[in-house]
Amino acid sequence: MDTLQAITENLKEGQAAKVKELTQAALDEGISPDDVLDNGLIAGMTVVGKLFKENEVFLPEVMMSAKAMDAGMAVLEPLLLKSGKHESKGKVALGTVQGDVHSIGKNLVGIVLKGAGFEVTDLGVNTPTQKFVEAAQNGAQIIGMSALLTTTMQHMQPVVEALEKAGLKGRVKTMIGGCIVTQEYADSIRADGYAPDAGSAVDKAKELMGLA
Ligand code: B1M
Repeated sequence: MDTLQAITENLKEGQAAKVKELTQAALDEGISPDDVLDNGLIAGMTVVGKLFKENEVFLPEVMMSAKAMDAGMAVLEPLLLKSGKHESKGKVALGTVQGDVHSIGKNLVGIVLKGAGFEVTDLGVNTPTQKFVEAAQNGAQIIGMSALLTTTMQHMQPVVEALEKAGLKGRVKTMIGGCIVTQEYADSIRADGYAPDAGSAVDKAKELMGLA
């Protein structure tokens, strides 16, 4: 088994210390941080998601895997941030919407945006509409919303509407993402942008700032 496969396997097993150690080992072998992220950590979490859906694993195991993912991400984060330029490309406030506690994807998007030179404010998880609006009033140029549940994606539209009501739409752009969200959904709620993954989120944020 190679190191990336070992990361996937240990993430599946929720072995945080081992995932951390193997993430460092993969980097020491010369594997790029992007490769470790995509083909080690995210690959592992994708398997966990599939097993969870099929009732092969349950919430406690998924939580252990999420902790293991965080342990690996902590090793990768400084390297993913390194490519960031000093001049700010724009201010982004990112949060997981109300009722939703999934943080991993949002955190990853935040790391990669920072790495690309954006100033990122993390609004956390279970973020009420008003908190997004306050972030926009306090200078955020992009409001980023993440949702992973079909029951919580409905909290994105009230944010778009509250920004419109506060006269901020136009100056402030909205970007949405999460595994259940689509471009069609973004269009239907008048969000300015949608990104399917963290890399595309950077391209979309640049486009929204008029930099692409
Ligand atoms: Co949850 N969960 N979960 N879970 N969980 C999913 C999302 C699910 C698809 C699993 C499944 O059934 N296959 C399912 C949702 C089904 C649906 O609604 N259609 C589900 C469910 C049902 C639930 C609970 C309701 C389970 C229960 O209690 N019975 C519960 C809800 C809790 C709540 O939020 N109120 C729950 C709880 C949890 C844990 C707490 C155990 C844990 C989260 C821990 C944490 O985040 N700290 C968890 C996890 C880990 C998952 C899975 C397995 C993995 C999610 C993840 O981190 N993926 C997930 C299954 C899956 O996704 N395959 C599942 C890795 C991450 C890198 O990807 O988050 O998609 P992702 O982010 C990507 C893109 O989506 C995108 O970029 C990211 C990086 O590439 N992206 C953006 C995300 N946000 C973006 C924002 C952007 C742009 C791009 O712009 C702003």
